[in-house]
Amino acid sequence: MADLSEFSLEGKNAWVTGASYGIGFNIAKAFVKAGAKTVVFNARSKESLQVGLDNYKAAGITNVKGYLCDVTDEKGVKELVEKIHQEVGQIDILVNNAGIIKRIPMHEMARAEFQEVIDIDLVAPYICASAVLPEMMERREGKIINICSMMSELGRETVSAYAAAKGGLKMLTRNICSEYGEYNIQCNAIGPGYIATPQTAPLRERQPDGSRHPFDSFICAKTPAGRWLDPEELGGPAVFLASKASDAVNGHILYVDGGILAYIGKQPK
Ligand code: NAP
Ligand code: GCO
Repeated sequence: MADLSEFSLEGKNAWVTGASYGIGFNIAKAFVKAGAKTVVFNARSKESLQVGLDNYKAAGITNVKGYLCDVTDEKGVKELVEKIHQEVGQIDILVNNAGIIKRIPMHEMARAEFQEVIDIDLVAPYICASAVLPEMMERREGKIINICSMMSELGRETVSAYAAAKGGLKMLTRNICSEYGEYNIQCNAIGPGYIATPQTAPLRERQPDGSRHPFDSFICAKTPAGRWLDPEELGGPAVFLASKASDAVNGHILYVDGGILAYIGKQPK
């Protein structure tokens, strides 16, 4: 019988990037419930930072610190990590959550648009992980969790840059595992399925005639439970990968997709 205390994050500091709302916010909330000492989040705008601070306050979370930082800004990230070390302490857990998607047919996508997705969804996790690794290596302990996607395994129309980034993030996860496992640092990923957050809101919008968005119906047919997942449902898997309970798990992509990857899809009526 596993000792449940191994799932505790008691005394741990966690930095969840881009966690003002959505999946990151719910992961940070779950970390607090699991006993984290302090959760840190960053936002790339004052507006988003304030939204985050308001959301944590509304959730009754006081052991949280928010900072203004764009995860693609290498100098800014290094300065942020120094500031966290000074104001909060060691970073025990990093969650590379910040991410964007652009849904544009590839042949119509400008290079700058493609590059922006790659920079935020793939280069930034490298920047943030590289910034926290030296201190984790010194302490010979650390947890890095990258937020991958169904598009780490599957493609679909209009998301070429996103799929390329998330596919790359899967391999970056495995390479950090390979390169830093000897320092007792575990790097794993969560691959969420289709989660009801602002990022997927356009795919769930009611049509002008009041009918469901075709993609909404499509995803529910592709998910065994026949529903979109709630961002809160990522909290438990994230706590597991952030805790001692997963010390022997490394380089793993934990798909929290309700079974999408296992299912051919419901036959249309
Ligand atoms: P979301 O609602 O769009 O939230 C993304 C967050 O990342 C926002 O707070 C955003 O800040 C922040 N962000 C974006 N670029 C940033 C940057 N350069 N620097 C700092 N923060 C930045 O997305 P979500 O649905 O919660 O998704 C979170 C992560 O899960 C993403 O990596 C996404 O690819 C991944 N994911 C989502 C789903 C899903 O179905 N929702 C499924 C699989 C994977 P702003 O407010 O400034 O935009
Ligand atoms: C899309 C969606 C997906 C989800 C997620 C699936 O347009 O297909 O936005 O990409 O965000 O990544 O796991």
